[in-house]
Formats: sequence, C-alpha cells, structure tokens
Amino acid sequence: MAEESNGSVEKHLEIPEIKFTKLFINGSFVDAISGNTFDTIDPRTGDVIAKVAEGDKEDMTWLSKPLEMLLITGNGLERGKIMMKFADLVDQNTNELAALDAIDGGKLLSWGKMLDIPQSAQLLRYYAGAADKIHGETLKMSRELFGYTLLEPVGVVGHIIPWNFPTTMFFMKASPALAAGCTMVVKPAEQTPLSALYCAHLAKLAGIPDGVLNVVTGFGAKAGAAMSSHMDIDKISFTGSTEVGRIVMKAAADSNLKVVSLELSGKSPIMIFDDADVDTATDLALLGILFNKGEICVAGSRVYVQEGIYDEFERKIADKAKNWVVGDPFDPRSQQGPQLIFVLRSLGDKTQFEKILSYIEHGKNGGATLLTGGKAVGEKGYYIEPTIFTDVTEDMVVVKDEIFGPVMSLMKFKTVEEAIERANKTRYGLAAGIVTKDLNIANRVSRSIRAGVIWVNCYFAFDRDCPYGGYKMSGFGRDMGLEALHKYLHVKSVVTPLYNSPW
Ligand code: TXE
Repeated sequence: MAEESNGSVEKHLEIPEIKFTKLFINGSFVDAISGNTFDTIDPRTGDVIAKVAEGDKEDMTWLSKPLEMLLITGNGLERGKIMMKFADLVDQNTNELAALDAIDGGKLLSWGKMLDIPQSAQLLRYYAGAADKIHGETLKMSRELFGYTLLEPVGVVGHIIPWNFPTTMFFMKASPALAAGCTMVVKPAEQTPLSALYCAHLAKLAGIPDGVLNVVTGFGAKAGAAMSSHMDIDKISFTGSTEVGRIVMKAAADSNLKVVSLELSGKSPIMIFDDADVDTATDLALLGILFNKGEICVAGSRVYVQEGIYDEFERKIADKAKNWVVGDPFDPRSQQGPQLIFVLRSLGDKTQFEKILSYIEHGKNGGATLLTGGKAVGEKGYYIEPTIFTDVTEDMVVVKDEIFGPVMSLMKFKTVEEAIERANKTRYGLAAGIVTKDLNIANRVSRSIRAGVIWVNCYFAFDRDCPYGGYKMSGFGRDMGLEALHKYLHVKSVVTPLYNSPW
C-alpha cells in the first residue's frame, strides 16, 4: 500500500466539494417527492460523503409529456452545437468530475483525469458531429412506388448505469441519445450518484433545454424498476449485472414492450501464444485484470498461456503483481484503489468487497493454488491484493463466475484449438484478448471466439468509433460507434405511388 505515515497522501488530496445532491428534473434540482435521501459512501474509509435525494416512481410522472420535449430537440445542427459546448464544459471540469468519481467510486484520480473524463468529452463531440447527419435512404422498390425511410428518435429513453465508470458511462449512453434527438432520464447507480448530478448541472450550462436530460438518483429496485415498467419510457439502455438485466427485460415486456438493450457481465479470456514477447504479455495481462481494480465487465479474468512460455510468464507476472501499488485513489503513486462498498442483496447482503474475498476463499478451498495475493490490504478501507490463481479448471466457480475484482485465473494450454475451445467455455461473451505475432493465429482465433470485441496484441483498446457490447449472456445492443446511434432511432418507411397510379 502506498505510504501514508508521513502524511504524503494528504498532500495530494483534491477532495471535491459536493454541490449537487438533488434530483435534476425539467432543468431544476429538486428534492424527491417523498423527501427521502440515501447515503453515498467513501470506499476509502466507509464514511458518508453526502445525503442524496432518493427518487422513486412518483418522481417520474412528468415523463408523460415526451412529445413536447422531442420537438425542442428537432434540429440536428443545433443539438450538435449544444453538445459541443457541453463537451467543452466537461473538459473544463475534468478535475471536479474525476475527483467525484474517485471519492464516490474509489477510482484513481490520475486515471480519471487522463482517461474517463477526456473520453467522456470525446464521446460527446463524436456524436455531436453525427447529430445533423442522421438520415434514412431511398428504397429501390419492386413496383412503381416511391419509397424512402426516415430515422426518427425512439422517444423517451431511460439509461440505467452502473458504478464502475460513473462519468464515462453517463456520456456513453447520453451522447448518442442526445444526437438522435431523444429526451432522457439517467439513473446513476446508487453507489455513485455524484458525478451524474454534476453532469446535469453542466448540461444546463451548455444550454440543453429543460426536460431533455434528467437525472433521477435512487435505488435500482425502486427508481430503476419504475423506469423499466414506465408506460411513457420508450427505451431502456441498461448496463449492469446479468441478473438485473433479466429483471429489466421482464418489466419491459410486462409494461409497454419498450425497446431494451443490455450490456451485462463478462468473464473474458486473454490467450497468449508461444511467440509472444513475455514481458509485454505479462504487462498486458496484469493491466487486463487490475485496471479499475478489476471492476470492469471486460476484465481479462481468464488468462490462457501456451505451454512453451508458461513458466517464464508465471514467474514474471507474479513478480509484477507483488509490486503493484494498492492505495488511496487520490495518491498519484497508486495503481489500484479500494473496491466499491455496497450491499449485494442477491448475495445474502454481502458487500462487493466481501463478495471478492469470498470468491478468493472459494478458490483456495476448491483446490486452486494462490500464486499471489489472496487477502485484504490494510486495516482501513476496502483494498484487496492483486490475486492470481493457478491450477484452475473451467468447472471451478472462480473461473466461471464474474468476480468483478482483482482476481485472475491463470491456465496453461497446448494447441490453438484447445485455446479456442476453452476460451469459449463460458456463458458470457463480451471481450477476448489475443497475444501473438502470427497473423494466421490472430485471424483464426478472432473469428472463432464468440464475443463482442476482440483485442489483438492490446487490451482495453476502447475507442469511441468502435461498437461495444456482448454475445450470449453478456447481453445485446451496442454502445459506442455509429452503431450506438441506431439504438436510439426508429426506422419509418414512407411509400407513395410513383406516377399517380390509381390504387
Ligand atoms: O449490479 P446491478 P450491482 C456485475 C458485477 C457486480 C454485480 C452486482 O459482477 O459484482 O454485477 O453489481 C440498477 N430494476 N456488474 O449490484 O444491480 C442499479 O441501481 C432496474 C457488471 O451494482 O445490476 C444500477 O443503476 N434497475 C456491470 C444498475 O442497475 C436496477 C457493472 C446496475 O446494478 C434494478 C455493474 C432493478 N430491479 C455490475 N436493480 C457491467 N456490465 O459493467 C438494480 N438496478
């Protein structure tokens, strides 16, 4: 853990002032109708940061006026201009937003400033550029008819987002929806509501018309459930657990059959072949599991290494993992902050921190060998050592389940066929990594893995141009890229006789 004894951490602190804690509806910050609030917690200490308004069903009755709001957003060029201004404001508020995600979500301040927030502004700019270029096409038609399509906003969108990338996820969802001309309500995760409220404030400053972008903070089972079953929400874009994705889909079916897209859990493989440079491959695999403390749905939690380089790889990754710096997310020396603290009711009221530790126990008791890590770090806060298991097989719980923490399963394989078969042995299909210099292997494996994104000789190579989403139980629908725009558009066909022929 980074040294705290000489007070050097305190020197680096940039603890943000908490300015916004109320729901943002129709352009104003308001209390929840119930007057209820909930605590948001600092995972560095377990202390309460602030009390935040707890929204629920009754806080969404205003959504029954969607059409008026859609009309305000009718001009693509204007929407694009406002979104560009919004992006500039995000850039100008990088420090505040990164600090809010650090205190609320235990995310490294340095990475927030370098990645999460700049990428958020870039997402806004990318879709701003598309806002005035959304159009249908002229159809060939098989008879003497003139046919064309119009692309129209899907209507009112509900974005339900998780806690691991609070600001980036906000813009990953809101930017294409704004470009498409939708109105929306964003529900941030109850664990990390603060940056979403700050973004609402910036949206107002940017000139986004009142009512177009709303933020309702609150619990999944209440505010989230109210959105999934709301009769005036036309589309839910959800990122979270597979378990809740299923609940959201059921609620959509039981209410107004709203359109649903789901980006869910993962258990992604990284396959490293004999011709790989071992130093580079160990760096890539380590970052693949430890980036954002393993709290990322595309974490490379299953690492397969070919037998020719396995022993060297194991030795080197163990050394690197032992030197990985776990510490305060505000300290620039830290490489890994605390796990998020919140209760997972589905797991018998365990916290995410306890969930990870119980998986580690499960691995140890189930016969896996602990190569590195395996326990909590320090007395205070919710820090966990980078943990690597060896002697594991695909039928073990640690290899099957999404742990969502800094826990890697390291496995050896002999042939390309074996790597493909074992990598595909999962109910999930979000991402996969391939490390090789052999183009034939890279091409063959890329096409054989059932996952939404394949990274060859890289990992986490996210790009706003690149669609992102899952196969199998990792969900469906794509965020990012121009593909994401289509999640927020309906296709309308218009047909008329070509030569005034009588019908
Ligand atoms: O997820 P939830 P949790 C995985 C990860 C993690 C586990 C549990 O394995 O350990 O899920 O995390 C809202 N109706 N991922 O409990 O509950 C909730 O308020 C409507 C992977 O946080 O799925 C939050 O806004 N909404 C994932 C969002 O759903 C509901 C990121 C996600 O929370 C709801 C997060 C309901 N009934 C967790 N219940 C990824 N794909 O990146 C909850 N929500």
